[in-house]
Amino acid sequence: MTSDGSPDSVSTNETAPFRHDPNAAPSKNEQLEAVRLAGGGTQLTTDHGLPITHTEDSLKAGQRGPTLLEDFNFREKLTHFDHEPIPERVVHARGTGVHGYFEPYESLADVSRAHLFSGPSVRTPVFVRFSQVTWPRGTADTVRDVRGFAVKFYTQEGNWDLVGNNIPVFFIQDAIQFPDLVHALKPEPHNEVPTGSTAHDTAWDFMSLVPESTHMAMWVLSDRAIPRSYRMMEGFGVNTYRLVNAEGVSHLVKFHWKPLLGTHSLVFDEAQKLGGKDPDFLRRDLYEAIDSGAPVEFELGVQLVPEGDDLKYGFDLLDCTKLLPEEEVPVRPVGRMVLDQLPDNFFAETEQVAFLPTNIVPGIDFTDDPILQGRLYSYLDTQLSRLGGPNFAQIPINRPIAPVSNNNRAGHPHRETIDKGRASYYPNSIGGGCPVLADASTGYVPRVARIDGTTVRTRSESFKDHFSQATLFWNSLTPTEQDHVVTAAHYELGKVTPAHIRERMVANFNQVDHGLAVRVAQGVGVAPPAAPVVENHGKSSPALSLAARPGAGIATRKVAVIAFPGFDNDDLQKICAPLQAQGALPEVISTARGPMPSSTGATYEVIKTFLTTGSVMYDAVYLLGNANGVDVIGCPGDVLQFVQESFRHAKTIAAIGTGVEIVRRANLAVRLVEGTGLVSDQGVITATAGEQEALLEAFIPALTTMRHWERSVDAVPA
Ligand code: HDE
Repeated sequence: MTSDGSPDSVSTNETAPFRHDPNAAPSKNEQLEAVRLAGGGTQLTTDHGLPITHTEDSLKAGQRGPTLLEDFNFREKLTHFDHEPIPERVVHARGTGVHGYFEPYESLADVSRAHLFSGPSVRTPVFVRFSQVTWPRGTADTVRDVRGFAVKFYTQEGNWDLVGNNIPVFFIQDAIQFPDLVHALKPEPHNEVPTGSTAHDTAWDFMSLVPESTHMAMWVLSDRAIPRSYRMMEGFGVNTYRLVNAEGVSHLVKFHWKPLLGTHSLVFDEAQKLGGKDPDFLRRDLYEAIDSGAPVEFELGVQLVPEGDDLKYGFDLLDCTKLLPEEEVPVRPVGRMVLDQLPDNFFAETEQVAFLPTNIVPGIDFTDDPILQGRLYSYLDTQLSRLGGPNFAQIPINRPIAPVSNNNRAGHPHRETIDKGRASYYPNSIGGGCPVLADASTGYVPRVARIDGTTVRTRSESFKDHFSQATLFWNSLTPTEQDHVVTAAHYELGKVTPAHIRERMVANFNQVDHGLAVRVAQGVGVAPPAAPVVENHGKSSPALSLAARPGAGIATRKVAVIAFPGFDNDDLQKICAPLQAQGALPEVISTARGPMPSSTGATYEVIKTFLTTGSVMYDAVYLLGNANGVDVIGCPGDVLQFVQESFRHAKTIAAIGTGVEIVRRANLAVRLVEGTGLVSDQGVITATAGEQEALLEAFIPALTTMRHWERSVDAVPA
C-alpha cells in the first residue's frame, strides 16, 4: 500500500484509463504546485497571476470619459470586493482566535484511551476562539454576555473540538428551544434594537416564562458575564461527556479550564464605558499579551463520575442547567494549554474556523444530554451555509494534522484536494479496497448503550428542579458579587416595558431567595413579594465565586502612569522598572503625544494621552511628582476624571509628591498623606516625594488584590 492510499499493484489497472502510478514522475498538478511554491510573490498581479503596472486609475475612454468594460483588472478587483463578506455565525459572531498547544501532566490512560492524553511527551497544537454569544460581529467586546471558549485540538487521531462557554450551565434543557431562546435574546425583529444588551422586553419575556433559565440568568447577571480578560476567565464544557479507556470502561465527565492568572471581571459601568473608549478591549488585551510574550495559560481539569452515578448528586447530570459542585466531585488536573501565537489573518483563521462538537477522538464520547444531542446536529449544518458547502474541512485552519482518506468527492463551492484514482466508493476492488477500515484499536467505536423506551415529547422528571442550584449560586457569591447581581437586574429589568414581565422575573427570583427578590423588586417598580416561596436551603459552593481564584502576582496588570511636563524622572524610573520586572505593564499617559521634558531635562516620548485612553483601560493608576508643582498642571478635568473613575471602579491609586495634590483635588473619601510619610487607605496609597520604595511596597500587594471592594462607590462626589 502506498502513502496516498493507492494499491501497489492491481490487475484491473492494466486497462484502466487515467490510472495513477505512484512511482511515476510528478503529475502536471504536482509540478505546477512546486513552481508556485518556488515563486517570489511581491509583485502586484491579478488573481490569475498577470503582473499589473497600474492600479489607481481605471481604463477610460478619454481623460474624462466612461470606464471601459475591457478593464478586466478593474472588474476583477471590484467583483472580488463585492463578494468579500460571508454570513456571520448565527450565534457567537464576534470572537477572536489564537494558536497554542496542549500538554497533559501525566497519562490519563486509566480513564481515556485518547492519544492526546497519553503522556506528558505528547504536545497537541490547538486553535482557540473566544467569543460573545448573542451579538453581531461589530459589537463592542465588553457588553454583558456569555463568552464562548472553543478549543480545536489537532490530535494525531483527528480533530477534537471542545466547544464550551465561560459559564458552566445553560439557559434551556432541550435543543429544540434554542431558536426561541436566541430569537428572544437578540435585537428585536421590528427595529433591530438593542445591539449588545439583553436589557429588553423579548429577552426577559422568554426568560420569565422559562423557569429553568433562572439559574443561567443569575450567572449572566453576575460579573462572569463581563470578564476583565479572556485570559482571566474559566471555561466549561457545560454538557456532560464520556471518557472511555482501552478496556471500554467509561466515566461521565465535565470539562473545566482554569486560568493561570485567576478569575477577574470588569465593573459594569467600566464595561459600558469601554464600549466607547476601546470596543476591541478584549481582543486587544489578548493580542497584546501574546505579542509581549506574557503567559496565557489555562489548566484543563475533569470531574469524573462513574457510569451509572448520573443521578447520585440530587440532579440529573444530563441536565445542563445544573453544575456539579467542585466540593462534591473535585476537579482532577489533566494538563496545561498555552496560547502563544497570533493568527496571521483574522478572516482566514478566526472567521473560517469551524468548530463541531461531533469532532471527537477515540477515548471521548457523548451522552444523551438533550442539549448536546441537538448540538451534534446543528454545528455541521450551520457551517454549510456559513462556509458555503461541505468542503470547509479543507480550509487550512480546519484541516486535521491526521491524514484524511475517504470517498467524499467534489462539492460546491470548491474542492482543494485533487483526489486520485478511480475508486471513490466502499467497498471496492478497483482501488485495492482502499481506503480500508480502521480496526477497533485505532478507530472510533461508538459507545455501546442500551436504548429502550417509547417515543415521548416530555421533559424527564429528573430535570424538574429549576431553582435550588440558582440558590446555591446566589449563596456562593461574596456580598459584593451579590450587589452586582442586584444592580445588573435593576439595569436589565429596568429597561423592560411590560410590568407583568418584571413581576414574573421577581416571582422567579423569589423561588431562588426571598432577599434577592425583594432587592430586585425595589429597583424595578414591582411590589416586593411578601414572603418566601421556599426557604433558602443555605448550601453554597465556594468555588463558584470569582473570589475563589484570585491568581498570584501582578503579571500583565496595566498601570496608567500619569505625568506632565516637568515630571520627576527619578519617580518614573523607580516605579516602572520594578513593576516591569514582575510582568506588569506600566504606560505613561499625558496631555499630548510626543517628547515630554522631565525635571532633569531628559525627555520622555509620550505615546498615550488622556484623549486616546481612559481609566477604564487600566487596572491601576500612579501619579508622578512634578518639579513645577501641581498648579502648573492646572489639574485638567481629564486627570480628575481619571482618578475619580479609577476610585469608583475600585482600582488601586498611588500618588507621590505633587501627585498627591491631584488626588486631593479629586476629593475621594479616603485618608491621604499629610506632612511626611506614607498612607494607605482602601487601596489609595500616597507618599511624600522621595518615598518611592515604601510606596512600591504597598502598591504591589494592592495591585495584586486588583479591586478594593471595601470602598463605597457612593463616596465619589457628585
Ligand atoms: Fe452553540 N452553536 N449551540 N453552544 N456554540 C454555535 O455553530 C447550538 C451551546 C458554542 O467560536 C453555532 O459554528 C445549539 C452550548 C460556542 O466558532 C451553532 C445549541 C454551548 C460556539 C450553535 C447550542 C455552546 C457555538 C453557530 C443547543 C456551551 C462558537 C456558529 C441549545 C457548551 C464556536 C457555529 C466558534 C456556536 C448551535 C448551545 C457553545 C448555530 C443548537 C450549551 C463556543 O451551530
